[in-house]
Amino acid sequence: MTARRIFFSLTAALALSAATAGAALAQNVTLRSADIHPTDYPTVEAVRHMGKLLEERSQGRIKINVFHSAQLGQEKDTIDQTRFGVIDMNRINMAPFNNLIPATNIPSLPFIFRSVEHMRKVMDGPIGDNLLKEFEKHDLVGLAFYDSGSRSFYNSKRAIKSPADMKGLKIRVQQSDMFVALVSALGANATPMPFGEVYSALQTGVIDGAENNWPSYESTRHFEVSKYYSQTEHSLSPEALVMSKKSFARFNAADQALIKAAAKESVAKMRELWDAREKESEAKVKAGGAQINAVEKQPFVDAMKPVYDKFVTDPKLKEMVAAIQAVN
Ligand code: GTR
Repeated sequence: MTARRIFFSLTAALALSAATAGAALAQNVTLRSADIHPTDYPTVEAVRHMGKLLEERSQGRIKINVFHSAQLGQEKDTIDQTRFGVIDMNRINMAPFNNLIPATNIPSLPFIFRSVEHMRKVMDGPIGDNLLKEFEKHDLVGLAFYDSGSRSFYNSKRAIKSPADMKGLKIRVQQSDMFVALVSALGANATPMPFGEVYSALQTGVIDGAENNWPSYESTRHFEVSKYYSQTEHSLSPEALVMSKKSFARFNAADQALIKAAAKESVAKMRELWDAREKESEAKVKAGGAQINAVEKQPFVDAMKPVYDKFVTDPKLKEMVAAIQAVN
C-alpha cells in the first residue's frame, strides 16, 4: 500500500467509526511513524514495542507501522509533514526541533546534564513533562523522550584532545542553530546537513567530521571514513517521540490516553535496548579500526559560555536551566 493510501485509510476508518459508534471509537487504524534509523535500531524497536502495547490494549483496533531508514524523509522535512498530519508519529532527535521550539534547546545544550542518570531523572520528571507540552503550541503532541546517549566528535584528520584541536575542522551538525554555535565556539566550521548525507560528505572530504553517539557512528558506518572518535561527550540531547495534533485529535479521550500511556511505557524498553546497543556499537567500531581517545572535559565546558549566552536569554529558559541543575 502506498503511503498516501495508508493515510487515507486512517481518515476513512475514523470517519466510519465516528458515524457508526457515535463517539469516535477508532477502528483498524494504523498510525504511520517516521524514523531515520535502520530497522534494528533501538528507537525503531521501541516505537514498535509501543505499537504492540497499543494493539493489545485496543483489542487490535490501533496499530503502528514504523517507516524506518528515512523512508518518509530526513528529520527536518518530516517535522512539517507531522505538523500537517501527513505523518501521524515521528521519533526524532531534539536538535532538529531547536529552531522551531526554543525550550528544546535546553536539553540539547552542551554539558547541561552531569550524567545519563541525571538526564533520565530530568526528562522523566516535571521538567520533561512541561517540555512535552511545549510541542502542543506547534501542532504536535509530545508523547515521550528516549535516551540518545552522549554525542562526541569524530573526524578523519586527528584525535581531538583539546578545543585547539578543533580549529579549522569542517564539522557536520544537525540542522540546529544551537549546534552551529556549539561547534563555532570551539573554532571549527559548522556545516548543518541532513543525517543521510553525512557518509558521502565524509567520504568525499566535503566535511572532515561530525558528532554523534556510538550507535549512530556505528550504524551509519561513519567510522569507516572518519576514524578518530574523541570522547568529548558534549551533548546528551535526547530523542523525542511526537504525534501530529491532527492525528491525535481524531481519537476519543480513552484512546488518546491509551496512546500516551503506551508511549511512556516504551521508554523503559528503549533504555534496555539502548544500553545494550551502546556497548555493542562501541565494540564494533573499535573492531572496525576506530581510534578512540578520552578527553579532559573542562576546557570544552569552559568554551561553551557563548552558547549559553546566546541561547539562554529568555527568563523562562534561564529558569529551566537552573531547575535542571538543581535536580540531584
Ligand atoms: C542521532 C539521532 C537521530 C539524528 C542523528 C543526526 O543520534 O538519533 O535522530 O538526529 O543523530 O545526527 O542527525
